[in-house]
Amino acid sequence: MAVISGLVRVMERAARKAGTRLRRDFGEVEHLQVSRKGPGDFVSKADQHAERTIYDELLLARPDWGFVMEEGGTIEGDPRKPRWIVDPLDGTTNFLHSIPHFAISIAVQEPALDGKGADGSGWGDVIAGLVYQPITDESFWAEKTRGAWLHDRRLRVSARRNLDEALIGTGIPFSNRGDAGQWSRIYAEIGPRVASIRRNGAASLDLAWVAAGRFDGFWETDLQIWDSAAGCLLVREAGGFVSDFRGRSLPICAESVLAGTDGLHARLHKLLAGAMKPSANPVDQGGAVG
Ligand code: 2AM
Ligand code: CA
Repeated sequence: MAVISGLVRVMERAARKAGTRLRRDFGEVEHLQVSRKGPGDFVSKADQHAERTIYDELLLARPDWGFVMEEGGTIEGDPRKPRWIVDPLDGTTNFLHSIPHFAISIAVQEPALDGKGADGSGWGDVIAGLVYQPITDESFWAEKTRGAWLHDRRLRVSARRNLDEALIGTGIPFSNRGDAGQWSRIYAEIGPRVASIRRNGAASLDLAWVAAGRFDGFWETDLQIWDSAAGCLLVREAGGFVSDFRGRSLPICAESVLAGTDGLHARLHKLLAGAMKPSANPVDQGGAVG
């Protein structure tokens, strides 16, 4: 039985309020696909509006906490208090193309006890996270040491132990960002050994799906803290493992992320590490993908 804390209620209220409007805007985007101007500006405004709604709600509930937001950047709060990490619309490209797969991600990060933190930022553990999918009305949430949940159902990563049955999510480098050659080498190692690979386009949901046992693993690089903070906590609290590409289980997960079930993470990391060796494929100088 889930005992939903005041903190999770605050996050959920903010996400649902922004989600109601995003759902409406998403309906509008479908009409704009065929217009000459296209839906680009409209989607930017929807994104900004969602962030403003979330900001207002969270600020009202915790007036002295700071923010890190995808659109608005960093807003300092009381340094002794936690801060919010907000992605108001993860999966923007899906939204823009009328693909109903996007989410709001909100996480809470504590100040580092030693004043420095693992990455020198002064920030420590993520203690709560929520990934809300407005179209399906699914609310994935987790609190440190209190488990991961989908509404009031406890989440547990999948029990699959065979790689050839595993469904693995990934993010492919796009728009000249990231290392497409590296992604191809990792894919060449992992792809043929698993049941299938998915590129769904919203990292926070990919991680929530690992927590929910839908995916058995996930890898992506060049992520930002707002893409991964809530999702990483979800995976860990559902009994899975999250590391960077070097296999380090860092408290603050961002940039490069490999998530997997307890049964598969180590094997996925072995494959990924093999692909990252300079000699893994000297011929491949960065093939075109994505
Ligand atoms: P965003 O929608 O919040 O920008 C997926 O690989 C991750 O990359 C998503 O979390 C998405 O976050 C981000 N992303 C940004 N631009 C993208 C693009 N053009 N195509 C795919 N993903 C993109
Ligand atoms: Ca994002």
